[in-house]
Amino acid sequence: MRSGPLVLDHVALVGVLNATPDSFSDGGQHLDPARAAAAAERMVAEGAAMLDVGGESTRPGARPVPAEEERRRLLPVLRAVRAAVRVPVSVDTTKAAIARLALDEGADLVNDVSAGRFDPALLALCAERGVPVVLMHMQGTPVTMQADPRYGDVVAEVAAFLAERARAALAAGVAADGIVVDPGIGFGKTVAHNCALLARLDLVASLGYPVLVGVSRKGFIGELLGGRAAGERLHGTAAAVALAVAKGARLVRVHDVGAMRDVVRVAEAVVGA
Ligand code: HH2
Repeated sequence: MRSGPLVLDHVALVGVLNATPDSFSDGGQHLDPARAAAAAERMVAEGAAMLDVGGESTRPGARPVPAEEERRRLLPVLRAVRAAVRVPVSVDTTKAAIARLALDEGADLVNDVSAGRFDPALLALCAERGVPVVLMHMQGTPVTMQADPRYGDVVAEVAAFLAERARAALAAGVAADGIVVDPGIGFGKTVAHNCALLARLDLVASLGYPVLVGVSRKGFIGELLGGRAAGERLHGTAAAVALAVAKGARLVRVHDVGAMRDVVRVAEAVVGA
């Protein structure tokens, strides 16, 4: 049940499915393959054009998960999701060995929050298999990234980093139309850094690659709303998604697919007017 390549004639909603016990907002909900498949079907019915399945939390402070444990969590869920839906499925991993197994199970692309830096074999694997890759910016590692993130000009530095990682992907043999870039909202950034990246996302879009943005339920929204819990950040997420689309995001990674479909439709209509 394979799907075709990424088609981005509209802003794509990417539904988040974490096969983890500890993800910051959906931890434990999709560890069971049958529940994950049901969630995948629901997300697609609500408008997801793609799903992102991961077996390792990258929330601030999260410790790396050994490959064997990541494999054990991820593969049964990926198999069930693959059998349940026809939309492209990305695997959220930084490890080439896990990405390879996931591609063998029918994943269509790789979402690497380290942009090919944590495992040098990952970009070569994407090239070898002819699959797209999402290259995301992160300062530090999930363990350290929120300690004291600092930049001169956060937007310029993130854009320069993504341009350099795109060159690395091309050098590894990834096709130019197989590269997606992502500013990495919340990955080694303060509230002000995240807001600046959204406000000037057009600079990232000007690199010429489709931009994916993941703001869904993230900590900066909770902080802007006076300490709101992850499950109570829907309207804040809506604002950030709409503004990201206005500034050129072509893919938005979200937990609340149905609600964000309406947000994206309206934002896209305004942008296109
Ligand atoms: N954010 C998270 C995980 N993967 N991938 C990309 N490309 N962009 C993102 O912004 C992004 C990502 C973190 O969110 P979530 O998966 O909900 O939580 P956790 O890392 O705790 O599993």
